[in-house]
Amino acid sequence: MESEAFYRALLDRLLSVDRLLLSTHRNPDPDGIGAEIGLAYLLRQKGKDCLVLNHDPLSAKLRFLDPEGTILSFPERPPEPQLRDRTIVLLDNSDIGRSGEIEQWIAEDRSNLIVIDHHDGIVSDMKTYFLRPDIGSTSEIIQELIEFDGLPLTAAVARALYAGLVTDTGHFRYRKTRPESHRLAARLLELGVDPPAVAQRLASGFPVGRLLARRTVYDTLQVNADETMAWIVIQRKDLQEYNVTFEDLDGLVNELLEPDQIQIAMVFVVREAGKTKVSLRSKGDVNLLPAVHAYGGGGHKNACGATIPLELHNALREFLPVVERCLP
Ligand SMILES: [Mn+2]
Repeated sequence: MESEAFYRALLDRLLSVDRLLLSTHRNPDPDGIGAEIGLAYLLRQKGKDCLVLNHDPLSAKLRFLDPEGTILSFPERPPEPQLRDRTIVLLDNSDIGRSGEIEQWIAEDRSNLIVIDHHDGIVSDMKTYFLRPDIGSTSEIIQELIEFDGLPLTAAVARALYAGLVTDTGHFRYRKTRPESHRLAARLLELGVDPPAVAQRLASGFPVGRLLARRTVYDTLQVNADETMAWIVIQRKDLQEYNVTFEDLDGLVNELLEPDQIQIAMVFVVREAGKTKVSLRSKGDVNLLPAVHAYGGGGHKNACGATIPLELHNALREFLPVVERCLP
């Protein structure tokens, strides 16, 4: 797909309406937040009536990305008449079910919906779905859109876009890191973004309980006999004890892949009795999709998940051999 045609079509579609509501997925992450702040800036500069409303509030540690309070959460929403008859723009989220309460304003036929996303596995129709699975973050899509338009960025918008870019590219380590990712970041630095300051904010601000919960969770670490697979278990009671959320422990799964010989990492999450959620990561050519498809799960070959309809002990006994078959 030609980038120019993509951005022309996306900009035309966005500018064809006057009232918009931008949103992302539940528990907004830096990429969703960066994309929201960037796109709200562009649309407001174009004179559009543009609200940004998420189901969940920004976590305390990410509030620095929105110093002007652009992003509202559902409890802070304006009165109903101000919310009706808007085009809903979902950013960094192709799954309406993950938009929380925002879903109520999306028309059944999706005629008032625009999705802008970079996740794999959905087909772009350039009418409702503006998808760039070749790009590492939605924030990069929005920065490219703003640059396509020619609008100059501000320092605050640049910082939010930068946080989204570095988070979703794993600070330029993940597969979708492009030469252009670095060029986009370079232009944000020229606008005054301070990389160590942003990295420090993104890596700090966690509650002490998170450290204590990690200790409990790491106590569950298991490695298979030939040290190619590692897994841990997170149970609700471990989190409640330390007053942390499941989201506070996001990213733990990636740590398990740090040793060279570990090819597959898994986190088993027990949120409710009789169901065990598993989130998986793999390296290189190790394709995990056959394992999660057997349980109705999805994602992409190196990062995916599923829900196993069994309590933990049986889920482990049944699922681990299934995953092991993904190894070459
Ligand atoms: Mn993203």
